[in-house]
Amino acid sequence: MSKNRDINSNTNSVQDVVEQRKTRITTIVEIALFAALSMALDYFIPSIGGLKISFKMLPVIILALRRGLLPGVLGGLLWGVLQILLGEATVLGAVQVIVEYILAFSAVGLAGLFRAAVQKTLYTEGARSKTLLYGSVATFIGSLARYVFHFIAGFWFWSEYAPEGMSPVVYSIVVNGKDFLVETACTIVIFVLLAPLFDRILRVKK
Ligand code: 218
Repeated sequence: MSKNRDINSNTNSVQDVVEQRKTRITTIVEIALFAALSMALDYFIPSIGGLKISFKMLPVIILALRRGLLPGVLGGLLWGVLQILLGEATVLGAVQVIVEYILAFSAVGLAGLFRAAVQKTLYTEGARSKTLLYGSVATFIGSLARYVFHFIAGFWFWSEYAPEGMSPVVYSIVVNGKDFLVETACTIVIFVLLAPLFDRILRVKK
């Protein structure tokens, strides 16, 4: 009897290890896939009245809501590195690039802090409004974390672009604050529009 139980628990643990490895490989593939998707969306950003209609952060946010904080941060990091390598980064210097592409885009992955909350709503009947709420909060936090770095870079590196007499800090708040609000709003709108697909794109097979 105890021998049987040992065999069973051994078999289970081997299965667990295989499952963990599968999940790990799938997560690595997803990191690459979602970072590439964010990168691709960056090329399709229409401008309406000088406002960029961008929801390029959404793939990395979805990755973070599927897989959590570390994969989200790694996806954001990979996206930042891709922008640098593919010549899509605005370069004023090495430190500025690190702040605005390595740190800022990694920070989008902080949306992963809400993974557990969002995943729970996906398995709860009638909790769709909560999925929308937690997902939107996650988007807000990931985007805010990213823009904190753009704001810092704004007065540190971009001050010479400020209009005469305007303090660099105010200039950075105005420029980055506007971009933050528009981009966050666009991302949340597209997230909400994807609601009918949540079970397919957010739910992770257990
Ligand atoms: C005041 C000011 N101007 C420009 C920038 C640069 N900036 C702002 C937002 C986002 C990005 C990354 C590309 O999406 C960059 C490079 C700034 N930080 N501050």
